[in-house]
Amino acid sequence: MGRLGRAEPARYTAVSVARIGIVGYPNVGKTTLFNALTGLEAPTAAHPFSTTEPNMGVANVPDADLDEAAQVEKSVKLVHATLELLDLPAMAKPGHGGGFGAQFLGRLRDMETLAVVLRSFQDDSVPSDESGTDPLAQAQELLLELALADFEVFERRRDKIAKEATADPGKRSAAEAVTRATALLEQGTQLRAERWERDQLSAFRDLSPLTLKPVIWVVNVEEDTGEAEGLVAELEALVPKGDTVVVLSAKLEEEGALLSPEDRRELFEGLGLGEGALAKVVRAAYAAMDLVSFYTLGPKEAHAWTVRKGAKAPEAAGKIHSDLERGFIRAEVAPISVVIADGGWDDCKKAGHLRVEGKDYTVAEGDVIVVRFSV
Ligand SMILES: Nc1nc2c(ncn2[C@@H]2O[C@H](COP(=O)(O)OP(=O)(O)OP(=O)(O)O)[C@@H](O)[C@H]2O)c(=O)[nH]1
Ligand SMILES: [Mg+2]
Repeated sequence: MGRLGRAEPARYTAVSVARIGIVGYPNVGKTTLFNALTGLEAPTAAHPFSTTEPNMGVANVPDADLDEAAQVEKSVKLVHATLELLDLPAMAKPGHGGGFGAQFLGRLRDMETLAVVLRSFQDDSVPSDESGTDPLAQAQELLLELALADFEVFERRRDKIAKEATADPGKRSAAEAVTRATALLEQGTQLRAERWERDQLSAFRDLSPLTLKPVIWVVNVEEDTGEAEGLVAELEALVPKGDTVVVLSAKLEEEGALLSPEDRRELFEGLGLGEGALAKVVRAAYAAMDLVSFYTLGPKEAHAWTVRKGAKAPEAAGKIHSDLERGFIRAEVAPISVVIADGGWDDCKKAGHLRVEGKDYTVAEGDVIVVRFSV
């Protein structure tokens, strides 16, 4: 009991675990995408609703700078930043068993970002009755269903908070925000498509609205031949601004994930697909969640760490070890591109390219950091 009993303020370090939920209709390739991103081998099947319990895993954040810095430093160990992924059971289409169960919705609300898989591939051996193969139609239906799911909780809250606000003027602006949101949701509008003030957002917070979560739309094609470009434009016009659309073949990416990096590169470059599409998905998720990477480099280990944009140096230090946050004195900082160009940290230091930063320093994407501390 010891720790929790101490009179220390609760620290929500769990917030650093960014969770992406993979969702979509049955048989669209959700688990296949999950396998591709995690390198795991969760069972996939040609029948709908094959995933009944969520699969959990982590995706490495591809990072060419880190790879290069590790070479320059001759680091023995290389640790990429990771994102936590959840492959969720399929959503049922309206009229196909209908609506979302409470358990499914609860899981969805726990996610920070959604990766929605839309089926475009045609394959007679994989039935598509539960999804269709028109990504636009699926996106349209899903947008509506998500809005409806939010509408139901907002409507209940609206009635309650409206009553409370008549007695308590302090609740009036929250009541107005919830009322406006409810009306928008009723029309099928995604809440993230609107501008909200900070205090309005905090009036929504405990409702964990699904339509406020950033979405990455993944169009699963048989083979990415570039033909889907028109489709991407149409999808982008349909979904709220800020959502990302990525086209890929989950099956191909899944096969690629099982290969060595060299063989994978050969496979994708042979098909004109560059590095493959997974990096795009992960980067989009990173951007959607306002995450930045910073690094610690040395002969033992080259390590990428993740913090929220805006995090100060001591908070970043705390990711490495809580002692570094508690005893933080200052940080030596240089951009990883500079460290690489200088041929490593020591040479970067000799060249006078390090900066010394204090407690108020806001960590920038790509910072290499050495923390000076005393405990
Ligand atoms: N031809 C083809 N088949 C694919 C593709 N992506 C996935 N599949 C196949 O489609 C079937 C369903 O894939 P899953 O990844 O299990 O689909 P899911 O969305 O997780 O399905 P549920 O969990 O049942 O909802 C499997 O047999 C996959 O191998 C693709 O791009 N092309
Ligand atoms: Mg599945």
